[in-house]
Amino acid sequence: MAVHKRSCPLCEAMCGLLVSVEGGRVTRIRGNPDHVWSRGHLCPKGTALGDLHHDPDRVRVPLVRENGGFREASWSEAFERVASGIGGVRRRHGPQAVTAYIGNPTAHNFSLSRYVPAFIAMSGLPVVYSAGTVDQWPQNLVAALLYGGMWSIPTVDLDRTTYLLMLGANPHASQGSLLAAPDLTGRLDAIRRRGGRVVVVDPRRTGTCRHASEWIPIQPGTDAAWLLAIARILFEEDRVRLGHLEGRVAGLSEVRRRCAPFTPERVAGPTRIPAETTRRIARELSSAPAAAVYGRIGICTQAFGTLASWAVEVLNVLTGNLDREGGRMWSDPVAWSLTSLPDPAHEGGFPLDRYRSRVRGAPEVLGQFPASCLIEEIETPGEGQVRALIVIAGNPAVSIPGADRLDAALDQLEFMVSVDNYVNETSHHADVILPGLSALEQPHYDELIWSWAIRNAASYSPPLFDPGDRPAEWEILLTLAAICQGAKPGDVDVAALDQLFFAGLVAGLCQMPGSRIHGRDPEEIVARSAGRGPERLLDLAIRSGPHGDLFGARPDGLTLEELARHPDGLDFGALRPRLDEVLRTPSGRIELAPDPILSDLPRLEARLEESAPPLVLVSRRDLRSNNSWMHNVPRLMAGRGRCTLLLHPRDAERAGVRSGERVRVRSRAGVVEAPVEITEEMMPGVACLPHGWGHDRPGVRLRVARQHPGVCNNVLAPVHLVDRPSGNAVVNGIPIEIERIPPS
Ligand SMILES: Nc1nc2c(c(=O)[nH]1)N[C@H]1C(S)=C(S)[C@@H](COP(=O)(O)OP(=O)(O)OC[C@H]3O[C@@H](n4cnc5c(=O)[nH]c(N)nc54)[C@H](O)[C@@H]3O)O[C@H]1N2
Ligand SMILES: Nc1nc2c(c(=O)[nH]1)N[C@H]1C(S)=C(S)[C@@H](COP(=O)(O)OP(=O)(O)OC[C@H]3O[C@@H](n4cnc5c(=O)[nH]c(N)nc54)[C@H](O)[C@@H]3O)O[C@H]1N2
Ligand code: SF4
Ligand SMILES: [Mo]
Repeated sequence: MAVHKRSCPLCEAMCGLLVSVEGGRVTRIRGNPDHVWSRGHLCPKGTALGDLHHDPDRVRVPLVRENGGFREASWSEAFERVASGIGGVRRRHGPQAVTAYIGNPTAHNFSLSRYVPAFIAMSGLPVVYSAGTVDQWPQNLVAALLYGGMWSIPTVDLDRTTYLLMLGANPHASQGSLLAAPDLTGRLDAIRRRGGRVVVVDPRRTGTCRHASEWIPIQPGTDAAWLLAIARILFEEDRVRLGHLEGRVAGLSEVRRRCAPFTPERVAGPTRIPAETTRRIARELSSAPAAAVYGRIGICTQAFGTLASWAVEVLNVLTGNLDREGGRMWSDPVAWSLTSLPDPAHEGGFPLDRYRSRVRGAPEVLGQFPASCLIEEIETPGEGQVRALIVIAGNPAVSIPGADRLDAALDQLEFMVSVDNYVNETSHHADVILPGLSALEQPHYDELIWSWAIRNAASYSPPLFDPGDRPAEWEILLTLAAICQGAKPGDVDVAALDQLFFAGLVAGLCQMPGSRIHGRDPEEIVARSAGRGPERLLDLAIRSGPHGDLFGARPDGLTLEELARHPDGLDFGALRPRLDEVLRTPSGRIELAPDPILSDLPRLEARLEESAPPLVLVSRRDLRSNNSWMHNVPRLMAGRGRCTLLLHPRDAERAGVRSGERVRVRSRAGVVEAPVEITEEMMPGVACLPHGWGHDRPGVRLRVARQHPGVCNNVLAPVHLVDRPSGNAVVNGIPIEIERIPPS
């Protein structure tokens, strides 16, 4: 038996694992107690990496559509099919008839995180859609406008804070998001043990609340109003202390003026948070030695996602807690991420609404339309109609609003290809499925996630199983990019394209003021770089990073080769202030009051005058799921069904329904049926369904998941409902009605 050390790629906790292998099979997975970053932490998903690798339903060879089903094909045949499919659509309808949807595993996969950007740049596709607009787009927009970088989202200095105000996040299940920290709930306990406080604001008393000092229930979609009331109190009670940010913030008086209408008394009704609680939290927050306000998906995927995300940053600035120990800080990754490179196109800021979507007229935001636009762009005839779709590691037929409509629309496409490891709700519509490698067949180093790590550390994992001659996903993507440009698959020279991408990046870095290899000879850097693909990029990012060897200029500095000699990882210490390095706004100051955000305030004020619907729906995650795609692992599916509608006893009584009975859940977008679980963990007037379910559609080849199909909550999310400034989907706070289904 051999025990391999590697990092888990499944979530932001990036746990170090001990993987036992016997006779080519994974027999056991434990946390690695010696790992410098995670110290033995792991969750049930991490123990399932072997099950994913050995899953008989996992696709290992390309599949091509034939007679309504799939048959296995060689890679060259599969790429030929893609070339004739995409080429045909381009010839018949023009380049704008081809588009792509990029899914969440892109952020976690060794190849994809580095080569999806290359694919987008090299394919020449005019528009791509992504899971980003069903997720964190408001935070991208806020970071772009306030700090000058769409990925310059600060993390939480969790181990040194004394006060954490957390909204719309449930790390008990998610293990942290845009906040990378192993054993996050243990770290919340530690805050309380050191005499600090953790306050959770959520319509549901989640598992995280067991690790908090206090739970404050809030009416979904009203966080922005509540946070602005806190800001107002800070101004009114003379509690604004910019501290070290003094002189670096623009727009302060504008913020003061614009939060004036949000008195704690006025927001008390809509938020359902008493004014005295709001006042107390404002005072606690401003008097804590080091505090952090942090919000995640619950404040993004809601009607006021941008305003709420903005108000979070406003409070961190007003209390002087941005870029300060124990507050919100920017990590300084050992290997920088492609997303952190300054984009010369944005030196003058981020212009918005540069073009609009064809059917809905949705403005682009940071280069994207709302993911749900894809549905109508496929459905609606006319010049520019989408006829070919490339899906990369995404399952939009489950994960975007109007999932059922997309499910139907995908059949209208003339051609579709999925880069995916499963025949699932989305990929079963494809003409060709190109499978990636399993997590254990490829190296791993998180490209993006270290940007939100609570310490500056690093951990590299070599591949554990040999993939044989199957291509890695970066090779698949470069081939697809060339095919999109009209290349014949047989003529595609992946190594040459990779060289082009790499050399271009190196040349850019050598010219970029602020880069650690600024002024160096690009040819020398390329010549000194070994390997290819994502490893070579990783080596470049490490060597030109804060601890790197700078290609000889700092001889005892770090390289990938050196990092690989430390299978328990390397730790470079706690976070340090970085505002000067990160801030890239044209004014050189934190732009606290950008127009595109403030112009949405009248809509929020109007919301204060509306009464809440009797019952609204929110989403949830649970520890043993990973969005839509880990329900095929038997060990994660044991126990009772998890796709239930959580209801407060009062709402259950009103509907005349008992626990375990089934209800019809209806919104203006659609209807689903689900069993009810009655629980006081919901606040009255709010119901909750998990996201990522609904595996019983015809064509889905997930034997285990099909036995526990659940229902897709995005059938209930109205397609056109978006947060206005960012275009992000609204999947929380949806008005619903429920009706008991009599047992038959
Ligand atoms: N109602 C509601 N909707 C939501 C959310 C919610 O909370 N509520 N959450 C939103 C959020 S935060 C997100 S991120 C999105 C997710 O939306 P998506 O990214 O569209 O969906 P996933 O379920 O993450 O699908 C991942 C797909 O990638 C495949 N896959 C897994 N690993 C790999 C790999 O290594 N390589 C390749 N090529 N494929 C792989 C899986 O088989 C699956 O098909 O959903 C969003 N939708
Ligand atoms: N086990 C597991 N881990 C995951 C995932 C998974 O599917 N399973 N998905 C990963 C992904 S892609 C992401 S983006 C992250 C997300 O990570 P988190 O943001 O921590 O996600 P959730 O666990 O969905 O927690 C969101 C919380 O928001 C609350 N909420 C809903 N509406 C509102 C509102 O209007 N206001 C407030 N204040 N709260 C509201 C919900 O009740 C819920 O408790 O998790 C990642 N980690
Ligand atoms: S917490 Fe995240 S990184 Fe750690 S084992 Fe679980 S899924 Fe993997
Ligand atoms: Mo996400």
